Amino acid sequence: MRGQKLLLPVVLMSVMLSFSTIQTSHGHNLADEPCTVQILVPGLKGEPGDKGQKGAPGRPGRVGPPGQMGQTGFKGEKGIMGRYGKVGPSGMKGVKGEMGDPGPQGPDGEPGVPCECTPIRNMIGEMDIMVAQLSSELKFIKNALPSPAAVAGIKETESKVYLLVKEEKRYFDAELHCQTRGGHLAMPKDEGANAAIAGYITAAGLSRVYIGIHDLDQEGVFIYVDQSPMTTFSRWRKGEPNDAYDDEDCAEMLSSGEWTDVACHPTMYFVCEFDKDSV
Ligand SMILES: [Ca+2]
Ligand SMILES: [Ca+2]
Repeated sequence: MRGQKLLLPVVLMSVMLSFSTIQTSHGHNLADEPCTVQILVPGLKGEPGDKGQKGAPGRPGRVGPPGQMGQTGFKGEKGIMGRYGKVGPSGMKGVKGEMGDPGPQGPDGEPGVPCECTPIRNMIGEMDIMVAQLSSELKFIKNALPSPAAVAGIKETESKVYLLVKEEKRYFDAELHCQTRGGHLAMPKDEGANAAIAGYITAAGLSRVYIGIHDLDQEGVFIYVDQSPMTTFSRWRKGEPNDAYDDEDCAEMLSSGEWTDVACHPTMYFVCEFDKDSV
């Protein structure tokens, strides 16, 4: 190493000398030309300089390793209440309590589906009606008809009981007969009653009977035998009443249900009527 350091200055100095020889060979006078050759040779080591000023602070160093845990401090104050925790598991089943008061009545349910027993119910309903009818008829026979022989069967509507009496009587006698049994000659005041009486006549195989209608009080003005006026309903046959021979002041009903005015003295069968309330 030391040999290399000493070799470099010797080489430089030989080069400089060579360069000076080359310039002289170009014809210049060596005595007149100043020497431009500089010999670069390291000098001796100088005295140590004064101490420099303090430099600027360096950059922050790396983050050090975690320190050891410090000692436990004093206990802090009680904190505020936390939120509710999770719902716990269900407890054991409790003892059954006493029965409470009955609640209010609920709304009506939907109509049920008809079951197979509907026909039976209908049959029972019909039997109830039949029993009621039989009871009514039996009561009527016991109380209103002292002579069962006079009964030729009866006919009913909602409010009336009709009795066909197969005894030929004049109009006045027929009405009297009905009155003694608590009724009157039949007085059809609406289509339902008229149809019931007509059906009764037809079923008995008859063609005509006395009914409770006459114009005895005032000619041409027919009223019912109970003195009630004839209002909107009537079933006069076409051309009737005609007061034929000026002698027709009573009325009969044909099996068709139509009415005609007839004389009051001939005898014929008749139909009585009774209010159900009085039967
Ligand atoms: Ca008349
Ligand atoms: Ca007539």
